[in-house]
Amino acid sequence: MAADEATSPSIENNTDNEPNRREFMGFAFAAAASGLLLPEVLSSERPAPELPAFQQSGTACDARAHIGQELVSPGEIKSGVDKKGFLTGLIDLIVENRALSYYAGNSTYVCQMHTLRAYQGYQGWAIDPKKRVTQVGVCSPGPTLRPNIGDTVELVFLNRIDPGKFNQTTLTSIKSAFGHCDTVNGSGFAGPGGNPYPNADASNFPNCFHASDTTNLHWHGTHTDPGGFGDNVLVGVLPNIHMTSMAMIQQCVNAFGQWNERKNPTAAFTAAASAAMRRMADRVANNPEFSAQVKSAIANNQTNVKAGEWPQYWPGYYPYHFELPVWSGRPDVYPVMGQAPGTHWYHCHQHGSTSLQLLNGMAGALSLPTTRPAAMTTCSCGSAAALPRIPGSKSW
Ligand SMILES: [Cu+2]
Repeated sequence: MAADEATSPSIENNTDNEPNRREFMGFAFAAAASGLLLPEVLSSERPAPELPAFQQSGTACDARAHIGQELVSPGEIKSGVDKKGFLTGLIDLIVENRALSYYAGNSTYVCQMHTLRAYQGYQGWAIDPKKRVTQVGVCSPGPTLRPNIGDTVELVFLNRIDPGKFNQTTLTSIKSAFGHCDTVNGSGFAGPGGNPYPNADASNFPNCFHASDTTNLHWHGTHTDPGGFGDNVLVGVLPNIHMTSMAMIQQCVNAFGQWNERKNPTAAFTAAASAAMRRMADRVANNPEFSAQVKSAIANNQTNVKAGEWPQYWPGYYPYHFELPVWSGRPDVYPVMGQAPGTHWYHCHQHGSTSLQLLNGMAGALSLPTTRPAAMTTCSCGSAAALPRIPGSKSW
């Protein structure tokens, strides 16, 4: 077989005699790694490809299972499965041993089991194995979310990390009784470049790794409320293993119900969460450090509420609830901006631990298909004068 024939044709044809795309990728990868030439690998009398050396630790972990695979879907939570016009789902953050394969140099692949903070995705609002869309024990990002533009997202988010599984870090960014978190005072900052802000700022900014088991979701690329139960990156959902998942889910589902009846559940929901935080503080009393942190989170929330602000810390659950609006087509009618289609993503945004959590896989795709509102097709887009101008700009 000539080289040019081997590299282009028949790859997509999955017949008995021809390698399918997945096999092709596998052989190509193995060939590259073992130094075999590709045409030999693809010939009908091909020898068994020489696989690179492996190291394995445990039977559930096998790097060979991952080599040559195309990108595998991490599972999907879809629009309209439970209710038309809604994406109803659940992301359960738990501690899980997951198989992770990686290249270790020298044509060697290693698979090891790692204890990770891991998203499990479910279609609907129950932790029901039949409705689970993600795989257990496999290193992967969170489920792909596929709402339509115009949908309302109703996503139960649970943080059921067992904090005993990881080394303790302070939960909150405020300086704890144990003094673990450094702060930088804006007015006294003496690093390179001097004060980072034009005017002296007396705020104390946290300047340490912290809150590795506290988390939230950021809806990157969405045109949603940046506060409340929308794209609120300032909330910290504490790990809570002292309340049943059923009870946490029920709180969120009650809130969704209220919103759907055009009522505002915020006050009742917040009061219940506040009571749950107090119970949590009692139940972790045998762990003085964790208990002190939960108490400091409660005190922090009280300060927030007194100042008319949103409570920062939540007891293991949060009902993400937001609309992905279709533009009204008019600049004077709500919504004056609409959600853009595209391949967006969601990810943890816990200040103090975002990178660590991302490296655990705490992110996923948010895929919004194109549904072009009629108004978008009727604007006079060809004329630059018809487009909004950026203040101060002459042209673009
Ligand atoms: Cu982002």
